Amino acid sequence: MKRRQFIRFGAAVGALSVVKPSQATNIVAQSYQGKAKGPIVLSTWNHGLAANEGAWAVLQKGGSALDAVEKGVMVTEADLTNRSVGVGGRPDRDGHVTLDACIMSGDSRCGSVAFLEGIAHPINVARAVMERTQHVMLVGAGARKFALEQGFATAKMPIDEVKKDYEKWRKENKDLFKKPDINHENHDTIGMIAMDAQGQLAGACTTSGWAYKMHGRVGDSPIIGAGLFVDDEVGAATATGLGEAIVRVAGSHTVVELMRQGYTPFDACKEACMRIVRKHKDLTGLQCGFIALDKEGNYGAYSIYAGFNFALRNNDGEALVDAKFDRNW
Ligand code: SD4
Repeated sequence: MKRRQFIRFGAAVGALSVVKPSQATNIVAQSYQGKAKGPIVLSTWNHGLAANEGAWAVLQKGGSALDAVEKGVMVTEADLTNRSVGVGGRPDRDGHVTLDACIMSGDSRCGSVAFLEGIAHPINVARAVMERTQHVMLVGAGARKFALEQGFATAKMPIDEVKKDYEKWRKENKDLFKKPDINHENHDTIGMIAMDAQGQLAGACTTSGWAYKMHGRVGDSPIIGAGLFVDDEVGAATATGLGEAIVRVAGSHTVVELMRQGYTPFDACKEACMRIVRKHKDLTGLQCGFIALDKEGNYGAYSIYAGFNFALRNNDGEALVDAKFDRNW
């Protein structure tokens, strides 16, 4: 990792202390919520640091939150070492890498693609659905046809290394109706939310989804209101984790609506997690996490289990922050 200055974002603005990258993952206390001035971008997991850099290049020049989140998550989509986003993603049970992505701006414009194969940057296609069609969501072969017509680049997936892993998995998992193994390690979708210098909000979410899922499965990430929701009147939220559980509670919309009712971003993320906990009898492997940002620049995050973190970038610097959680693995 490059030498960077990591700033500790405390609950109190002004109480910032610099920590070294090696210490960054130890930032727990108080940092899961706070307030940051000016343009700000938050994204899920530690790959969010690189993605935030991509977004920040847009925001610091006065660019829009919408351009920033698109550019930001493209960094992760292009990262061949990432096994659950974009070109390096793992396939479904039948060996197909199927991609889900959505984008939303605070004025309620949104676009989404799901079950999309062989396109390098699904987030670009989602934005094109938003801006160049009358629709919100395209899926499967139709989404691919649209992407090709619009001139978006193709990519071969799965990449060789991922294919090898898949073939091994197939040998060891003859029963294809077996519930795929799920844990916090095979989940690391990127969800990103940002506010630009003009105070406008936007978000993007992109994933190859649950590794070795059933062919045709779509998770929360491309579903507006589940994996992502943004409203300039209130704030923005995005989700990561077991998509089925997030969809059941319309997770990101729930977080935003809770903030509309006066919850802080942290409390809203926590309540959405608790709602998932209350609705599920079996919590085995049921990791879900949310990050949220309100229109004043307050942010927060929460996850059901330990292990979730998010990356934060604003004019004061960048940080990788451990989310607060309800239970240990
Ligand atoms: C899904 N929510 O497809 C995505 C996966 C994920 O961290 O978030 N991984 O269910």
